[in-house]
Amino acid sequence: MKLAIIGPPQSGKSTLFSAITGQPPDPGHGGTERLGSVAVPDERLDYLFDMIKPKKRVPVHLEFLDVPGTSLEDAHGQAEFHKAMDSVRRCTGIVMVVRAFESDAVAPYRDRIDPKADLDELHTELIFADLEQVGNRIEKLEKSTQKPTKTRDQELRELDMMRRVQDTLESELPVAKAIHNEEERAIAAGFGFLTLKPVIVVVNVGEAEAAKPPPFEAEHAETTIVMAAEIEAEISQLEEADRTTFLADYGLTEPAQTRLIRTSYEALGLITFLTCGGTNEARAWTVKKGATALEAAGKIHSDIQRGFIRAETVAFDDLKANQDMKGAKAAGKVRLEPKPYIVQDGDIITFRFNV
Ligand SMILES: Nc1nc2c(ncn2[C@@H]2O[C@H](COP(=O)(O)OP(=O)(O)OP(=O)(O)O)[C@@H](O)[C@H]2O)c(=O)[nH]1
Ligand SMILES: [Mg+2]
Repeated sequence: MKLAIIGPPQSGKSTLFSAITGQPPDPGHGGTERLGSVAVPDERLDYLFDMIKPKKRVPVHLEFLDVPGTSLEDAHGQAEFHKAMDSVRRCTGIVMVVRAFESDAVAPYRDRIDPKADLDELHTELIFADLEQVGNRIEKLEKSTQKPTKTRDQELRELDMMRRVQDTLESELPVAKAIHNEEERAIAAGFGFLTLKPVIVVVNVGEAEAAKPPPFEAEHAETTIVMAAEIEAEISQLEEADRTTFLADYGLTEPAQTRLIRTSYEALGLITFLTCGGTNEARAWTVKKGATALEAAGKIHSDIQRGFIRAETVAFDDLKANQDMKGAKAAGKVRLEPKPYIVQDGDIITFRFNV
């Protein structure tokens, strides 16, 4: 799972990237993308690991892509932006970083510090990028549907949908508004439409605002959060034991990394389930909220899905309250769930299967 960090030039994207990945700021890196992987902190996984003492502890990893900003003031910058969107299309979600901090050392983009205006501009540009893509696709489909091929019916359906997508974008609305069902969602997702992706807005504020609520709720975003990227980046470089104290100085209880990961999970609609495969490993997995036990099994291995018998499931809190698996079983807290069972966040599952 990958999230792209985008925003106007000098809004603090790379600073935020440093804060969440712990990678030191790399001044030589200005104009190119940078990819960082973050292990998702999870106390439940820690507990399982301590309980079973397996060989390995395997957390979920989220990847963040730091995309350099381009000015959208002229056609050249816009073209650069569209080019940069190629890799953003392959990401699951978007983190938009906009500047709200005052600083004489950093020249403001477009001579203004106006995070809302920056977001509007970005949204409009994402719409243009999607329009370009849908336009190309429509052109292709209009040609190919002239010929009596086997796939013609399917292509005609897609053409119909793409025209609807185009109309929607032309009314400055995101692609999501044109999507009517799961089949269409899958087609659109395959094209990597930008305005179909969940968006998390990070308002990069000065340190005095670090713990304040967001100054506004962004339109066209799942969530808006506030972060003081610069101090967060500095704190991420400290010894772990010192971080809490420094965060508390700014009124914060959690580092940027934890907050952004949790927010991303919510925005992407994800939950975690855990497995402990004997003495081998304790491991965390993600599924979409609402996923069934059968779908969760498929995450691990297609064999487990194919040969699914039951999901032996215990809620994390029930496990903890009874110390260990033996205790949870004795207390009747371990359930044998069938295929359609809806997986809950923090479920610990042992799949019984037969192939
Ligand atoms: N005062 C202050 N300065 C910041 C903050 N965040 C970033 N900066 C400074 O702003 C400048 C730009 O930060 P970057 O993180 O490189 O911005 P960017 O969005 O990655 O910039 P581009 O990649 O060029 O688009 C740097 O000099 C940072 O030190 C902040 O929260 N407060
Ligand atoms: Mg940068």
